[in-house]
Amino acid sequence: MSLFRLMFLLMGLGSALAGCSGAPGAGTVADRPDGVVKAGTLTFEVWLEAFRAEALATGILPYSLDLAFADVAPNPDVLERDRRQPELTRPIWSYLAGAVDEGRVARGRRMLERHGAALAVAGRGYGVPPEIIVAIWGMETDYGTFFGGFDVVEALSTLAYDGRRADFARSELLAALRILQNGDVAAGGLAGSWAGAMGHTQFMPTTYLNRAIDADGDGRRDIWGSLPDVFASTANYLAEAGWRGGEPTVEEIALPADFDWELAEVDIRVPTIERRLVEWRTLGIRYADGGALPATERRATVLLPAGNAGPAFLVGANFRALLDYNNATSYALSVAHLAGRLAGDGPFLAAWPVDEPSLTHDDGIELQRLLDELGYAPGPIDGIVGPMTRASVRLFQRDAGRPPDGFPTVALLDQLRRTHALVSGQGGASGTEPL
Ligand SMILES: [Ca+2]
Repeated sequence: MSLFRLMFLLMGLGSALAGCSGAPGAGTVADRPDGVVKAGTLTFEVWLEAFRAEALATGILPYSLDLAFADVAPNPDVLERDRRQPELTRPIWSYLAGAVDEGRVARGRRMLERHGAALAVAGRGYGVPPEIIVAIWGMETDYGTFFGGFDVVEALSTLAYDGRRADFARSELLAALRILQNGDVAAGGLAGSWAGAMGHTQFMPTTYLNRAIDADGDGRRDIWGSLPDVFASTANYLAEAGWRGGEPTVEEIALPADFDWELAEVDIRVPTIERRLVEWRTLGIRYADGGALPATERRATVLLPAGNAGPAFLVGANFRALLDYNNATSYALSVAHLAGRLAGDGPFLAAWPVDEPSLTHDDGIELQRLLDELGYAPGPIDGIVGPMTRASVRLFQRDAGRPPDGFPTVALLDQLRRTHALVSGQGGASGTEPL
């Protein structure tokens, strides 16, 4: 334990300060992709020559390369999007409200009616409900209305030449060339996003090669033009990602007053606390509508996406399969919620802490710096609130007499500032030497 942390405890500042802060709540600083901007010493033409040689060595034919790169040049719009860094991460309730609005729910219900037979056929073999397939379709391209506006060969060439994750883009570009060479789609037909995600449900090229399905039997895996192929490919993706037929995706729960916040998680993208439903039931958790949890062996995690002041959910294997599709809690929760709405569920019952301001990237850096100087070991000071920072926040919350949910808020940052000022003023120590 650090000197500062010990002083903090001895001074009893935690209980004194806990009462004078605002309500705890939301505001995450989301993970940002790492990457180095390429120095740009090569021209695109020189880069393309080297890339062609690499592609030829993997079995792509010269003819395919000529066709694929006939009209390709770096696209500045792709680079601009690749380098854009949001200063303020959108709170999860704002993301959810935008993702699952009444219009998208209504359009999704029409899609369920119109394509019910194909959806049922597609989902049956994989145990994936039609509502989940339609929800992913709605989230990814608003039911096929917008694939992203880019040619994927051009977008990935740009990113492989000068993007922040050039190696990733290069392997995806090789996969895109393989798709063209296989004849699944004509050159120029790889319509997708600036990042290379393709078709109705936005498969990356490597994902396409591994998981796309020809469900209508025409010999081509067509995720741009064949809805049976789109639905089966999406269901197959989830099945490969561990989907369990018959299990719920997200269940809203009510926590007992004496709930141990250390058993809940803000983010389950890393290995996390899982218990059997029978254990959660014994701890006093019920469904949000008051119903009892079943006393089963199914395993689930208590997820608090906005900390202890927001709704609580039980999530398990199927939520993880959605995270595999797109690794953001806000995305997985939106898909699950949209699917629930399509199946006739209402909105979530608990309120989100909508008045809680979001932490900025700079706030995240200050949070980590203060935690570090107080001896709470938050990991690298990079503004990214990951698992180490959250564990550090929990430690501080525990010492400070706040619910230790690991969810940093502006109120928590204020308390850290006051604590740091008080401890610095009284102690005069300048380091975090262990005792
Ligand atoms: Ca087909």
